[in-house]
Amino acid sequence: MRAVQRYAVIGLGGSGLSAINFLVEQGFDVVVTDESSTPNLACKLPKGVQTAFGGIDKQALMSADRIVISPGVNPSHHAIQSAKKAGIEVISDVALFIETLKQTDASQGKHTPVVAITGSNAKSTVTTLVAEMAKTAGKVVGVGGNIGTPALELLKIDNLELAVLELSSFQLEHLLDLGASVATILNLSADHLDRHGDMAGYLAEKLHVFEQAKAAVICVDDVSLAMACRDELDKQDTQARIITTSGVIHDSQTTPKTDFYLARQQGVIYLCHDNNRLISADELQIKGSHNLLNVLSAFALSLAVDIPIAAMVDTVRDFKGLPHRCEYVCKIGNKAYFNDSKGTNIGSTIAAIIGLGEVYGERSLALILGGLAKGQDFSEIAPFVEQFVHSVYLIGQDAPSIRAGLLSVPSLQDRLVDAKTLQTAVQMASQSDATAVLLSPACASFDQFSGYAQRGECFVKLVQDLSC
Ligand code: UMA
Ligand code: ADP
Repeated sequence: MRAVQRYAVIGLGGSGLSAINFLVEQGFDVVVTDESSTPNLACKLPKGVQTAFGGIDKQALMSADRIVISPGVNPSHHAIQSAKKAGIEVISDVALFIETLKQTDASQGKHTPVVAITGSNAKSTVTTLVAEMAKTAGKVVGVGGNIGTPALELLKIDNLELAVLELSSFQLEHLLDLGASVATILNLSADHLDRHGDMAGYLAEKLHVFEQAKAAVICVDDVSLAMACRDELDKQDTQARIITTSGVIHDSQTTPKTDFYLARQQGVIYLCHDNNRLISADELQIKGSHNLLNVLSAFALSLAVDIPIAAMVDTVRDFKGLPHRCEYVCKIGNKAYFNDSKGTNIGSTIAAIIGLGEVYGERSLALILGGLAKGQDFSEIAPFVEQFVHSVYLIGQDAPSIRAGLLSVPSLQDRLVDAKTLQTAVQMASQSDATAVLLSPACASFDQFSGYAQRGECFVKLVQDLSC
């Protein structure tokens, strides 16, 4: 096999630029190609990089020994398929990071543990929690991947002692043996089906997280996901240590069967490990049953990389949650407002509806829903809407298909309002009889916003303007 001298990078976003900077520093020839004819980051390219913009350029790909593909780029593109057929290896920036980390570790006679976290929801929350726990324990931690900082940036951290990676299905699609110290698929619900075709295709990409893993955290509550994880680990034949979690609350009559679990004693819910109560749910600042499971997941992952239990517990006691995730905004009149703009798929929005529905009661919520639906089937959300939602305000491009999905429960007809824009939705929801207004769109935002953060900020501003 000839030595790699020339790389092609597809996509000049954050991860593409980070890969290019890394490769140029290593002395490789680099060409970058992008569908946009004017990628925003073109002005940041280092000297000497060739460009082919305005389409994914087949010639640029064919001229390379190896290709780094950005996560947002769909590999079914004909030019990428041709390059693959010609035997040119296509990898993600995360694969390049792992490969380099292993090489550096080998040359320095050390081992830097990697925590690899994927799932349809809760990735950023759990990734942040694990990283904070490690920091509390005094470790030098790097946090990267889908959470925002491209993985290769972690190589710049001096004396890195732990890498915590949030990995999307897109990033897992082009990995080389990951070999994580501990890996997990936190949960699985429909997302990115427009890219992966169906749930089987989506799960197949997620399962790559277990490649050569030394340990795995498995939540037993979703039986079919847990089984798929175990089957994949069996296939890997790495004798990975398995740590189990469950978000089911046990009372004195039932015996927990998982390593980490929830137990109710004298009316108080405790987060437990083996036979020890670690902390009560009341002491946590993040609320909702989904967040209790998130904390258990973070405990289990941290245990696998030897973070002391005391550091874990101190961290979760202080953790206030991340912005745009079921974040309380304010109360105006009798109505509370919540920004869950990061609720970008059905699974996360169901968690938000149940979480707030349990607090505010049946038919209590004004729900703002819509944007780009990514091929999801909205009939799945309809029973939860029927139980907890007073009125739904539909916004964005895919409002018609979302309406059609919700009408699998015909009685919802009278509760659906076509608001079209976020501004109209907030205005109308503020005048409704609901007790809480929840922006949890279950959709991507790119039809009307630059991303979930801008959508959430816009919501907060519109809500604040209501009180003026
Ligand atoms: N581009 C093409 N063709 C395409 C798609 C994109 O040429 O088909 C070009 C665009 O013109 C643009 C560049 O590629 O110039 C953008 O690349 P990108 O979409 O891969 O985005 P990055 O800026 O590199 O950000 C990526 C992740 N984006 C996606 O997966 C879509 C970021 O996750 C991640 O934080 C970042 O790498 C650092 O690792 C964001 C995301 O939306 C948050 N993730 C999805 C999610 O969470 O649901 C998976
Ligand atoms: P991700 O990085 O996977 O998108 P986040 O932590 O950013 O995950 O949360 C995304 C959305 O999922 C938010 O709306 C949040 O309230 C919701 N969420 C958090 N934990 C869970 C969970 N365990 N199950 C379902 N939804 C969740």
